[in-house]
Amino acid sequence: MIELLGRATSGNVQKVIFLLEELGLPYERKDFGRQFQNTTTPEYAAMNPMQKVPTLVDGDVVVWQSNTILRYLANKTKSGLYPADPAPRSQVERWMDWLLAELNPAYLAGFRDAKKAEGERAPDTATNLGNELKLLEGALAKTPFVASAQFSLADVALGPIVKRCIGFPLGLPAFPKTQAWLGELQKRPSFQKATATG
Ligand SMILES: N[C@@H](CCC(=O)N[C@@H](CS)C(=O)NCC(=O)O)C(=O)O
Repeated sequence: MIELLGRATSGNVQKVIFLLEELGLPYERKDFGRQFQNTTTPEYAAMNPMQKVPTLVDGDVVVWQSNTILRYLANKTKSGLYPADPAPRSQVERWMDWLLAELNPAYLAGFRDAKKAEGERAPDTATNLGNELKLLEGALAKTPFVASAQFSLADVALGPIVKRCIGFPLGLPAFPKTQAWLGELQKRPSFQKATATG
Protein backbone atom coordinates (compact mmCIF):
# COMPACT_ATOMS: atom_id res chain seq x y z
CA MET A 1 0.00 0.00 0.00
CA ILE A 2 1.13 3.57 -0.66
CA GLU A 3 2.62 5.27 2.40
CA LEU A 4 2.55 9.03 2.81
CA LEU A 5 5.10 10.23 5.34
CA GLY A 6 4.24 13.66 6.68
CA ARG A 7 2.27 15.51 9.33
CA ALA A 8 -1.24 16.54 8.36
CA THR A 9 -0.54 20.15 9.40
CA SER A 10 1.90 20.68 6.51
CA GLY A 11 0.43 22.44 3.49
CA ASN A 12 2.65 20.36 1.21
CA VAL A 13 1.39 17.15 2.79
CA GLN A 14 -2.20 18.43 2.51
CA LYS A 15 -1.84 18.69 -1.28
CA VAL A 16 -0.95 15.01 -1.44
CA ILE A 17 -3.79 13.95 0.88
CA PHE A 18 -6.16 15.99 -1.31
CA LEU A 19 -5.04 14.08 -4.42
CA LEU A 20 -4.94 10.61 -2.83
CA GLU A 21 -8.50 11.17 -1.62
CA GLU A 22 -9.63 12.52 -5.01
CA LEU A 23 -8.19 9.49 -6.77
CA GLY A 24 -9.61 7.09 -4.19
CA LEU A 25 -6.24 5.37 -3.79
CA PRO A 26 -5.70 3.27 -0.67
CA TYR A 27 -2.89 4.75 1.41
CA GLU A 28 -1.58 5.02 4.92
CA ARG A 29 -0.33 8.35 6.26
CA LYS A 30 2.32 8.32 8.97
CA ASP A 31 3.22 11.33 11.11
CA PHE A 32 6.68 12.65 10.18
CA GLY A 33 8.25 16.08 10.59
CA ARG A 34 8.27 18.95 13.08
CA GLN A 35 7.07 17.77 16.53
CA PHE A 36 7.54 14.12 15.56
CA GLN A 37 11.31 14.74 15.27
CA ASN A 38 11.83 11.82 12.92
CA THR A 39 13.04 13.34 9.64
CA THR A 40 16.66 13.68 10.80
CA THR A 41 17.31 9.95 11.07
CA PRO A 42 19.67 8.30 8.54
CA GLU A 43 16.74 6.11 7.42
CA TYR A 44 14.59 9.10 6.55
CA ALA A 45 17.51 11.02 4.99
CA ALA A 46 18.17 8.02 2.74
CA MET A 47 14.62 8.38 1.40
CA ASN A 48 14.46 12.17 1.33
CA PRO A 49 17.80 14.03 1.46
CA MET A 50 15.97 17.32 2.13
CA GLN A 51 14.72 15.74 5.38
CA LYS A 52 11.42 17.49 4.88
CA VAL A 53 7.86 16.28 4.38
CA PRO A 54 6.13 14.90 2.40
CA THR A 55 7.74 11.69 1.17
CA LEU A 56 5.69 9.11 -0.70
CA VAL A 57 6.66 5.44 -0.63
CA ASP A 58 5.02 3.23 -3.25
CA GLY A 59 6.67 -0.17 -3.01
CA ASP A 60 10.24 0.33 -4.22
CA VAL A 61 9.48 3.82 -5.51
CA VAL A 62 10.25 6.75 -3.21
CA VAL A 63 9.15 10.22 -4.28
CA TRP A 64 9.79 13.58 -2.58
CA GLN A 65 8.86 17.15 -3.54
CA SER A 66 5.11 17.58 -3.18
CA ASN A 67 4.41 18.68 -6.77
CA THR A 68 6.46 15.77 -8.09
CA ILE A 69 4.41 13.44 -5.90
CA LEU A 70 1.22 14.91 -7.38
CA ARG A 71 2.45 14.33 -10.93
CA TYR A 72 3.67 10.82 -10.04
CA LEU A 73 0.26 9.83 -8.69
CA ALA A 74 -1.61 11.42 -11.58
CA ASN A 75 0.67 9.73 -14.15
CA LYS A 76 0.47 6.40 -12.38
CA THR A 77 -3.33 6.45 -12.46
CA LYS A 78 -3.50 8.15 -15.90
CA SER A 79 -5.73 10.70 -14.25
CA GLY A 80 -7.43 13.31 -16.39
CA LEU A 81 -6.52 15.82 -13.68
CA TYR A 82 -3.15 16.03 -15.46
CA PRO A 83 -4.02 16.30 -19.16
CA ALA A 84 -1.84 14.38 -21.62
CA ASP A 85 -2.26 16.97 -24.38
CA PRO A 86 0.68 19.43 -24.26
CA ALA A 87 -1.36 22.64 -24.40
CA PRO A 88 -3.78 22.00 -21.52
CA ARG A 89 -0.96 20.27 -19.64
CA SER A 90 1.11 23.46 -19.84
CA GLN A 91 -1.74 25.44 -18.27
CA VAL A 92 -1.77 23.06 -15.33
CA GLU A 93 2.01 23.02 -15.03
CA ARG A 94 2.48 26.76 -15.11
CA TRP A 95 0.28 27.22 -12.06
CA MET A 96 2.09 24.42 -10.25
CA ASP A 97 5.41 26.10 -11.11
CA TRP A 98 4.01 29.50 -10.14
CA LEU A 99 3.11 28.06 -6.76
CA LEU A 100 6.64 26.88 -6.05
CA ALA A 101 8.57 29.75 -7.62
CA GLU A 102 6.36 32.78 -7.01
CA LEU A 103 3.64 32.25 -4.43
CA ASN A 104 5.59 30.07 -2.03
CA PRO A 105 8.15 32.69 -0.87
CA ALA A 106 5.33 35.21 -0.29
CA TYR A 107 3.25 32.52 1.45
CA LEU A 108 6.11 31.56 3.78
CA ALA A 109 6.72 35.21 4.71
CA GLY A 110 2.98 35.59 5.33
CA PHE A 111 2.93 32.41 7.43
CA ARG A 112 5.73 33.78 9.62
CA ASP A 113 4.35 37.31 9.89
CA ALA A 114 0.77 36.22 10.57
CA LYS A 115 1.98 35.06 13.99
CA LYS A 116 3.62 38.41 14.80
CA ALA A 117 2.12 41.63 16.18
CA GLU A 118 1.25 44.19 13.48
CA GLY A 119 4.23 46.45 14.21
CA GLU A 120 6.72 43.59 14.01
CA ARG A 121 5.77 42.46 10.50
CA ALA A 122 7.98 43.18 7.50
CA PRO A 123 6.45 46.13 5.63
CA ASP A 124 6.24 44.34 2.28
CA THR A 125 4.85 40.96 3.39
CA ALA A 126 1.19 41.77 2.75
CA THR A 127 2.01 43.69 -0.44
CA ASN A 128 4.04 40.83 -1.91
CA LEU A 129 1.47 38.22 -1.03
CA GLY A 130 -1.38 40.41 -2.27
CA ASN A 131 0.43 40.97 -5.58
CA GLU A 132 0.81 37.23 -6.14
CA LEU A 133 -2.78 36.50 -5.20
CA LYS A 134 -3.92 39.16 -7.67
CA LEU A 135 -2.56 36.98 -10.48
CA LEU A 136 -4.59 34.04 -9.30
CA GLU A 137 -7.67 36.23 -8.89
CA GLY A 138 -7.21 37.34 -12.51
CA ALA A 139 -7.11 33.74 -13.71
CA LEU A 140 -10.16 32.79 -11.67
CA ALA A 141 -12.04 35.73 -13.15
CA LYS A 142 -11.73 33.96 -16.52
CA THR A 143 -12.25 30.31 -15.62
CA PRO A 144 -13.94 28.60 -12.64
CA PHE A 145 -10.86 26.52 -11.88
CA VAL A 146 -7.25 27.63 -11.87
CA ALA A 147 -6.01 26.21 -15.18
CA SER A 148 -9.28 25.91 -17.11
CA ALA A 149 -12.99 25.19 -16.76
CA GLN A 150 -12.04 21.76 -15.41
CA PHE A 151 -10.82 20.85 -11.94
CA SER A 152 -7.17 19.79 -12.33
CA LEU A 153 -3.89 19.07 -10.59
CA ALA A 154 -3.34 22.84 -10.41
CA ASP A 155 -6.35 23.18 -8.11
CA VAL A 156 -5.07 20.31 -6.00
CA ALA A 157 -1.63 21.89 -5.64
CA LEU A 158 -2.85 25.41 -4.93
CA GLY A 159 -5.98 24.78 -2.85
CA PRO A 160 -4.51 24.04 0.61
CA ILE A 161 -1.84 26.76 0.38
CA VAL A 162 -4.13 29.48 -0.97
CA LYS A 163 -6.73 28.67 1.68
CA ARG A 164 -4.09 29.51 4.28
CA CYS A 165 -2.94 32.67 2.48
CA ILE A 166 -6.46 34.06 2.32
CA GLY A 167 -6.92 33.40 6.04
CA PHE A 168 -3.80 35.29 7.17
CA PRO A 169 -4.72 38.34 9.30
CA LEU A 170 -2.51 40.63 7.24
CA GLY A 171 -5.12 43.04 5.91
CA LEU A 172 -5.02 41.57 2.41
CA PRO A 173 -7.49 42.95 -0.15
CA ALA A 174 -10.66 40.97 -0.90
CA PHE A 175 -10.30 38.28 -3.55
CA PRO A 176 -13.91 37.34 -4.36
CA LYS A 177 -13.15 34.97 -7.25
CA THR A 178 -10.54 33.17 -5.19
CA GLN A 179 -12.98 32.92 -2.27
CA ALA A 180 -15.64 31.48 -4.60
CA TRP A 181 -13.14 28.92 -5.95
CA LEU A 182 -12.16 27.93 -2.40
CA GLY A 183 -15.88 27.57 -1.63
CA GLU A 184 -16.15 25.09 -4.52
CA LEU A 185 -13.12 23.13 -3.30
CA GLN A 186 -14.58 23.09 0.21
CA LYS A 187 -17.57 21.13 -1.12
CA ARG A 188 -15.28 18.21 -1.94
CA PRO A 189 -14.82 15.66 0.89
CA SER A 190 -11.21 15.19 -0.30
CA PHE A 191 -10.40 18.88 0.35
CA GLN A 192 -12.25 18.86 3.65
CA LYS A 193 -10.18 15.90 4.81
CA ALA A 194 -6.90 17.34 3.52
CA THR A 195 -7.33 20.71 5.21
CA ALA A 196 -9.12 19.60 8.38
CA THR A 197 -6.16 20.65 10.56
CA GLY A 198 -6.15 24.16 9.10
N1 LIG B 1 9.48 21.97 -1.83
C1 LIG B 1 9.20 20.97 -0.82
C2 LIG B 1 9.05 21.69 0.52
C3 LIG B 1 8.93 20.72 1.65
C4 LIG B 1 8.83 21.49 2.97
O1 LIG B 1 9.35 22.59 3.14
N2 LIG B 1 8.16 20.85 3.93
C5 LIG B 1 8.00 21.45 5.23
C6 LIG B 1 6.53 21.34 5.68
S1 LIG B 1 5.43 22.21 4.60
C7 LIG B 1 8.84 20.69 6.25
O2 LIG B 1 9.21 19.55 6.05
N3 LIG B 1 9.13 21.34 7.38
C8 LIG B 1 9.89 20.72 8.43
C9 LIG B 1 9.17 19.68 9.22
O3 LIG B 1 7.94 19.57 9.17
O4 LIG B 1 9.86 18.97 9.96
C10 LIG B 1 7.92 20.21 -1.19
O5 LIG B 1 7.09 20.78 -1.91
O6 LIG B 1 7.76 19.04 -0.82
